[in-house]
Amino acid sequence: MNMMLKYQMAMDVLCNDIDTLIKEYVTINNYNPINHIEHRIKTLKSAYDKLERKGYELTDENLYEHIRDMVGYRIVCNFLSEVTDVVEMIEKSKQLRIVSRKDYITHPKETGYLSYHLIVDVPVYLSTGVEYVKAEIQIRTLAMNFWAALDHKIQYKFSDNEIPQEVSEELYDISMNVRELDNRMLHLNEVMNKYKD
Ligand code: 0O2
Repeated sequence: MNMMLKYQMAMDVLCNDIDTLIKEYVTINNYNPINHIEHRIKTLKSAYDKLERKGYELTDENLYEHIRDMVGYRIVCNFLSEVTDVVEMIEKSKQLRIVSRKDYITHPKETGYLSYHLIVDVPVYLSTGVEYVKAEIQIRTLAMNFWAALDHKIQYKFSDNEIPQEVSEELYDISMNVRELDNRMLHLNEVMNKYKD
């Protein structure tokens, strides 16, 4: 079967499953932990560029094996505590199998990148049986998303050239401000909740 079609089917299953999990969460907790959701299927060009960067031969097998974010799903929360809530929500899914996780919030990348990543196996139901397709779920706060979007733009601007040190140092420094901002917002939210109670 056409590979891109399979990724699209996996995306449909993922969107549906997460939508159901959110509805259930909101019903039980009377509160929505999500600001917004973004998703995309990586283009073949971008996937082959990544394979090349990783030093693999450009084959469909390597793409299937080594590019785990063809199906990319991003959940953006308001507060830091909600990132944990959303991870726990996904862990409860009966459909998605968590394959691995990376906590770039506790351990930021050397660039300053902050986010929580889950790689999941998504079941795709075909007439020949069930096939599992890998997807990457990124969970982060609005502030982390703001940083990552601008960082992405800057990386794109420099494309093949290395980012100048003063730019990368400033980006790292700003990301530490993002951490502080998230902690202050979280604290403020806790204070607000106290007043509500
Ligand atoms: P795009 O354009 O978003 O698709 P792995 O095989 O898991 O070791 P991988 O896939 O590079 O290697 O894993 P990693 O480092 O967890 O990064 C996966 C994705 O996280 C990236 O996908 C980005 O979306 C995001 N990301 C990671 N580091 C950074 C960073 O420093 N800045 C920004 N803005 N985003 C980052 P792609 O395919 O690289 O990019």
